[in-house]
Amino acid sequence: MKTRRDFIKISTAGAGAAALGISALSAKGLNFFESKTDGPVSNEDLTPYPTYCEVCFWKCAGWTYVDKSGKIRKIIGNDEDPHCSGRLCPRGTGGVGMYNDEDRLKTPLIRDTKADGTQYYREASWEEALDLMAEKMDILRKDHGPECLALFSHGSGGKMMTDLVKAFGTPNITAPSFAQCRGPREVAFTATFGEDVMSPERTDIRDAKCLVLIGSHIGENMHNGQIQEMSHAIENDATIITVDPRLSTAASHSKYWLPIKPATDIALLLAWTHVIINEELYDKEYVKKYTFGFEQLKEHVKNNTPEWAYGITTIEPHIIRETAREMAAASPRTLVHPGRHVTWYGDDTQRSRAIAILNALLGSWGRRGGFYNPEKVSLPSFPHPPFPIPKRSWKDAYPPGKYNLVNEVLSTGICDATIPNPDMDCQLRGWIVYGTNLLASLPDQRKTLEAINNLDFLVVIDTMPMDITGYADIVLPECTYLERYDYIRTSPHREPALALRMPAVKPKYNSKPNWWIAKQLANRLGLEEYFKWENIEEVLDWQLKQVGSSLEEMQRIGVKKFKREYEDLFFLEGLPDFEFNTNTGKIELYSSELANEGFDPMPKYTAHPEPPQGFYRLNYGRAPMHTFSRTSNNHNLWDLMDENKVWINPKVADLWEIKNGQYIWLKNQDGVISSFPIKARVTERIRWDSVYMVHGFGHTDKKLTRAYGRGASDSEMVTKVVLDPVMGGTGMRVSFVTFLKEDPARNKKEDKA
Ligand SMILES: Nc1nc2c(c(=O)[nH]1)N[C@H]1C(S)=C(S)[C@@H](COP(=O)(O)OP(=O)(O)OC[C@H]3O[C@@H](n4cnc5c(=O)[nH]c(N)nc54)[C@H](O)[C@@H]3O)O[C@H]1N2
Ligand SMILES: Nc1nc2c(c(=O)[nH]1)N[C@H]1C(S)=C(S)[C@@H](COP(=O)(O)OP(=O)(O)OC[C@H]3O[C@@H](n4cnc5c(=O)[nH]c(N)nc54)[C@H](O)[C@@H]3O)O[C@H]1N2
Ligand code: SF4
Ligand SMILES: [Mo]
Repeated sequence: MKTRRDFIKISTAGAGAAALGISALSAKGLNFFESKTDGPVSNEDLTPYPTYCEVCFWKCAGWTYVDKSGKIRKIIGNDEDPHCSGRLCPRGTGGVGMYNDEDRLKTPLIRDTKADGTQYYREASWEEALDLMAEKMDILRKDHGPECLALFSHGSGGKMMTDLVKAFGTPNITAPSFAQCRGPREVAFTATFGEDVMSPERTDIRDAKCLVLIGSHIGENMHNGQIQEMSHAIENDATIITVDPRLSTAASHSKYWLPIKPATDIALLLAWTHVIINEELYDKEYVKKYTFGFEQLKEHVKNNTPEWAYGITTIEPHIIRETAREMAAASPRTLVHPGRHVTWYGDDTQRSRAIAILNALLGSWGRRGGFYNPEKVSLPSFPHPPFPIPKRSWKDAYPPGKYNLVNEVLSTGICDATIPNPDMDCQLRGWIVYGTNLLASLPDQRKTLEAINNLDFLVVIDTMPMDITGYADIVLPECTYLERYDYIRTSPHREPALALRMPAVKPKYNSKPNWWIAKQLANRLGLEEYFKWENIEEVLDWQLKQVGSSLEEMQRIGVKKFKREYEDLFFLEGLPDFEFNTNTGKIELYSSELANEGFDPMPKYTAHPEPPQGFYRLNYGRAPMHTFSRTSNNHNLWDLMDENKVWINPKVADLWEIKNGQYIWLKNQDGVISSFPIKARVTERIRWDSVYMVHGFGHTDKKLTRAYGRGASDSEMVTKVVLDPVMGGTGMRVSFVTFLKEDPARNKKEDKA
């Protein structure tokens, strides 16, 4: 697409060297990230530096070992860490590939135009790039108000940028991890239990006797602690029930695999609810004491029999009954997992509500083997003046009252508030994008690009020349997590713990850490009083001293555990009196809050459109060795998996005469053709009505010397979304694809001839 902001392919040298570099590494075996040429080295010759991983959002704490020459030799887990119990996943171990990547952004870049009109990036000093960025922010503040700035931020480093833009005066701070990920779940669980699920999830998987996974593909979804706990549960003979149209890794370890017809889960959940109520399998005392709306729910599901659900889900009635009884037999140690990436079909808050309700009937919230009550260490912020109170926000782009139940900012809402609209009070005009590759993570790329083209400026802070970087006016190269301090990790868990990330090595090239960037900008914008410290060590040390630790101690131990303040890990064990943070003070089976907002107070099943003839529903998910689009160029992980494949059922493959391993192109319902071909994986492990691919491949920037053109991008194919009316999440499993066996580019040329 031709846009006002032409996509600029960031030029680089050294591609040949990159190719050689890969072959020097062994992909397999224990030390797969270590250079063979360096030879083995004993721990005595290495210095460990504490860190927490940034390859995904589980943030496992570990140690980076550096040899005497200053080379990183390995990264291992910290035994004290509740997130990882001493073991990192392959991605975390291979995280050093982010540091070593020769394709990294190396110096600030500024968009410029040549005499012939072509746009290009010129290398700039930090001084010049930051002056220009501050100047643009200042003009925006004076001409339109600070609220016209938005920050997209994902990952731990974004917190410093968050401080900066809050001091600047904007509330528009967002990440794709809400409206494209866990948002519906948080809204649904809050409506039901008065509290959300959080990250890491408060799920007591390790003690569960029955674990129900609804599309949660733990094992491919590699969130470390969950996998370890699931293995523990399996060793203890827990019953695993997996509902997935695909035989996922989790499904292959399950007693029951329910290969559900995609988009019909609510029908299954209602039928389970029906069986559990009608056969009186629910936890009667718990339900009586804690819940509100049981009689309404009973009436609501009275016709949702397994026979009714069979016609919708294709799951046989006796299997529905049997699995419901398994769940009840293990109750309250039955965990119906709430999932994480739950923005599927647009009725996701209601599906998550149905999951929450089932957990409530089984009495698992607040009980061992269900959901625990997490605690975190509250680390005070370094003293600063109060942030200004913004006068406007992204919500002004919508009619009053819309998305009342949402307490985070919608990333797609920021796009809506950036595209001019006559009724809107606050049009956003400047974006700072920190650590999120919006072209890969937001659906409907056309809309994202339309928003970008209405901006006065776009600044991208990244470590790599990713798809979003090419649209920036200013590109700021951040150093990787192995080269910097960040704020202390304080995430909640069974036991509260703190984890430190400190640099193991100096920043490569001309890259800088986020805290330095934020402070430099604050100085230029007259916001110095919010950053009244010399360096981040001072901030961390001050914060740690408030809770009886210090930077020096954390540098030695990396992770510090604290005693829980309250002995209430399982707070409903023994059925004590308890008031929930809902309108009724009860667990709301009937949601008064949803009813007040005009939504269905109890979930209903509605049918979703089916793929047209010759098209298949596009499903996507994770691979154990990659994280989204961020790792596909990491040479350690690329060695393990260098492209994605499209899973196709053999019946469909036969029909199309597609062979296993054959490269094909995908074309979606809107005529969008994948930029690159993708290999077919013909397998019985997927239903005939859908296809599946791993997210994060098919990069279009040649600068990514390994990832460019490898596999296809699901993001490119997701041009259609169904918005969740409750919370604005983008249902992204509503696109359909068909297959092209010939190179479409060649076809186009032939058409022209
Ligand atoms: N089509 C499709 N869309 C999806 C998903 C999907 O499966 N399919 N998944 C959804 C989900 S669940 C989520 S949570 C989101 C994730 O969305 P994102 O967080 O946007 O995920 P990534 O694509 O990994 O983009 C991360 C970006 O951060 C950069 N980065 C990595 N480390 C650092 C660092 O230390 N500093 C800085 N400044 N930058 C860094 C990477 O180079 C990359 O550009 O995407 C959502 N969108
Ligand atoms: N290795 C690795 N692990 C990760 C990540 C990563 O990038 N890499 N990202 C992390 C993040 S932020 C998130 S949010 C999670 C996401 O991981 P999860 O929350 O576990 O999964 P989803 O992406 O929602 O779901 C993928 C599964 O849903 C199935 N599915 C598709 N349609 C349907 C349907 O209609 N019904 C049912 N029941 N199932 C369906 C697919 O076949 C697939 O197995 O993973 C996390 N873990
Ligand atoms: S699960 Fe793996 S990638 Fe994610 S933080 Fe832990 S070690 Fe890193
Ligand atoms: Mo996510």
